[in-house]
Amino acid sequence: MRFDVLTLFPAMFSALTEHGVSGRAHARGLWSLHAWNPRDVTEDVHRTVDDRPYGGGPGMVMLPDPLVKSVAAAQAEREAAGHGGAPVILLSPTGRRFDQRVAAELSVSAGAIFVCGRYEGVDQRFIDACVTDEWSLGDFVLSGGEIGALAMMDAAVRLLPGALNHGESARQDSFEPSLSGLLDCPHYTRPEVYAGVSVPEPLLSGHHARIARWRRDQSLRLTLARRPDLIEAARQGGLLTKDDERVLREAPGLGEV
Ligand code: 9WO
Repeated sequence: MRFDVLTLFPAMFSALTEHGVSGRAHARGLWSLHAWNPRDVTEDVHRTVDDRPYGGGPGMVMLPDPLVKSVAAAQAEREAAGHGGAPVILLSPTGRRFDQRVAAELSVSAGAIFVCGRYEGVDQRFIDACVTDEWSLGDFVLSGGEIGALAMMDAAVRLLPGALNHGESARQDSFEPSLSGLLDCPHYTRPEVYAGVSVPEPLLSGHHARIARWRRDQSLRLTLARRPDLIEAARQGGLLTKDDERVLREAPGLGEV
């Protein structure tokens, strides 16, 4: 898998290539990252990548031409490397909401070209001409698209075959929200009593069925309290058993765990 990123701050991407699960997968050759700095394709003495907005107002807007040229360069290199036809993704609060389903689809693709805007935004003519998909992490504003691109790539890369070690991949099934449809249960490790608080008894019982039931109950109660929309979706998707429904009926009210 190959990712190309248009960014004024290429150093930010070492967060992914040099650390943790994504760093190890990168070292194993499971994915690669190629950064393109729009400043590098400018030809004026100031290497200008932004200008004042037509119509007035605060801040600056990214010029279309350095972005168009950078996308073209990335696409040409991808074609030559056999990774052509990738989507050109803009990270923006106006995009569709990114989720685990999109991450899973991205992880089985050849990759993507991410466009990371800065300043007040990007000239709309670049978006209309080059961008194929717009994704948002949520309803908030960042100072640039880089952290959004990092989040999307991290979510996809950890799903690549061979990215997780055996102990870690077991966890994937229970965590993957698109599979279970529920929030994760609480976790405990040593010591058995910490600050006077004991690990819940079922986890110490050694009975696999009891442990699984306790974890399922915790997930159901937490999901009902924090994300009742996910409970309704799981119900509609036929993912809840009679036992699950009983736990939900006996659970504390909305907002409580
Ligand atoms: C910012 C913005 C604010 C309100 C409505 C629409 C908007 N679009 C953008 C935008 O595209 N901004 C560019 C990228 C340039 C400024 C920094 N950018 C950005 C991306 N800020 N916040 C995001 C972002 C990305 C993904 N998920 C949440 C926010």
